[in-house]
Amino acid sequence: MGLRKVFYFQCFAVATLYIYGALSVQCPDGWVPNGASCYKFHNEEAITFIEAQESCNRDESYLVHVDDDVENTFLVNTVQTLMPINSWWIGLTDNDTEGVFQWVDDMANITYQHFNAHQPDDHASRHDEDCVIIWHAQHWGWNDANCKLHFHYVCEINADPDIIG
Ligand SMILES: [Ca+2]
Ligand SMILES: [Ca+2]
Ligand SMILES: [Ca+2]
Repeated sequence: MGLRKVFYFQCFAVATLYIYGALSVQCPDGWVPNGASCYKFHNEEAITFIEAQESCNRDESYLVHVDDDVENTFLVNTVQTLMPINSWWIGLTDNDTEGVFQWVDDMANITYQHFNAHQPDDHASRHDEDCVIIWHAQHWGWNDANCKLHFHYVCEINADPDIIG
């Protein structure tokens, strides 16, 4: 490695450390940092999907948008320790168009997903499942459930890199 390359590598490493160091201390009280986001795990109540969405919005956050396996594994590990006998809403729904699942924060179609085998099933012939949970009963994989059922929920906000505490 030439000197110039070493220099650039060191700059990169320092910048990376700086960013991660900053991100790791930015979450408001009660919020858990992971990667570039903060999360609030609401195990104090079980409410409908819409109510959960409204609760997150009141905190200027959104029902969690699960981008990849790293984020999903973090969520599953955390909820398992908090309330291992109930399921959790995530911000995913096919309310607009049956079978087309979108994230509520940006209305993006899903790319990453972690549905259980045979899910989503829209409750077979009953066709009444449009909101997605991390399902405690099936190895914490995802399941579409009736939006009016009551579950815990996870809110997410992007960490703010401007605030360094
Ligand atoms: Ca996310
Ligand atoms: Ca559905
Ligand atoms: Ca289902």
